[in-house]
Amino acid sequence: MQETWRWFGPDDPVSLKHVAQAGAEGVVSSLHHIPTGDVWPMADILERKKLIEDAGLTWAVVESIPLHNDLKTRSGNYQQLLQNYQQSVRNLGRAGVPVVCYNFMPVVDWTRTNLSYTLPNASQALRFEMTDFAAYDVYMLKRPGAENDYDPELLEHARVRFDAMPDEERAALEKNIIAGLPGGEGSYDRDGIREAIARFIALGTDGMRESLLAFLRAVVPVAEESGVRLCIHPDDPPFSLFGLPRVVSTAEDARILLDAVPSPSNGLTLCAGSFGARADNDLVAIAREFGDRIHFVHLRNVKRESDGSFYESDHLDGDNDMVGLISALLDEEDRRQQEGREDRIPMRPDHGHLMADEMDKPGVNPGYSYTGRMKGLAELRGVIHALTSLRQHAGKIHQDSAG
Ligand code: DNO
Repeated sequence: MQETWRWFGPDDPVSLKHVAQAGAEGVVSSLHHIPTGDVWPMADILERKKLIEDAGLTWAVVESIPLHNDLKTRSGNYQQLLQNYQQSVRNLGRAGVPVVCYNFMPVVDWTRTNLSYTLPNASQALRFEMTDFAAYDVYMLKRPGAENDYDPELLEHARVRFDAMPDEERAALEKNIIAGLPGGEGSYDRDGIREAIARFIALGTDGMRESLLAFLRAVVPVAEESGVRLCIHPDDPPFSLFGLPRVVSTAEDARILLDAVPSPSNGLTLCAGSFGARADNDLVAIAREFGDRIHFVHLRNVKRESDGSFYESDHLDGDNDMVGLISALLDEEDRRQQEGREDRIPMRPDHGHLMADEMDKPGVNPGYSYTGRMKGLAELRGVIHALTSLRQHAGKIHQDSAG
């Protein structure tokens, strides 16, 4: 696998020099300064590429070109937004950036309720807690009809929790949920989010899926011509929030969108932590079924609770079979090699705990600490090396006994 690292650009507190020191070869980056919906100009793309290459690294993946809400709802300036997206993809292809990740989550991108959940070893993890989310939705946002989306027991817990919550905690909860996390698309105030939610609820699941397929039918052919592989990121978390339709949460969702436009340029980002936050998503099976359409992998693990809550555990210590997943991805790489392909699957250590001296540093992006991600990368690299060497060994024994 190709080891990559997410870099938020020149303002990222983690420098490209540090990325190289962590041992990654590829960089995952986006032009966050371009307003959502605008064309990514060639000059800006080339400037970013040069910065990365001057550090001895390669720009392996764009994460992400965000989609404007009007593209997801097929409203407003939809046609122009579609043309702009196509042009950005063309420009990236011309610049030789091969993979583009994006998502189709309605209103909010990745969502957590707690960005500093203290673990037994005193480092901090990201957490999604259903009770807190419901407390915000029902008692603070006061979304019409929200109480019908939670079971009565959870609702009662949420009410008790909310009543006891100090004002600063309420404000932090609101900020975490609606102001947008690093790299995530969508930042709202309370009225703005209510309005956006109403728009997407009106679209419904079928309308949302139809919008996604319309987007793919228009953009995948352009990506194919441009030598770019698109790969959709799953919903994080992989279930409805605010009663909104979500259409990239399960293997069945992935099957529908991949089958609808059967092109290598219509692919998947296998985000282990996002799919893996649902017990009915089997990551190894997903990797095996969609292997040839997986263009990018986020490796991270979660510990789940029965009500949908989870926290981000150590990379090898969660409810998902990380070793089995890596093994399935290595099988896919072997298969590609037999087809004569030389590219490896880009993977990045996704998120990491806040630990060591970064705990006292201001400005560390939640989930994107240097030390925590480096620990994750080192653990994952160990698994990749061990499995690769076992496979080579097994192959050799096989050859020896055959010969
Ligand atoms: C969070 C990320 C997401 C992801 C987008 C992809 O850490 O995985 O923000 O980049 O959803 O479009």
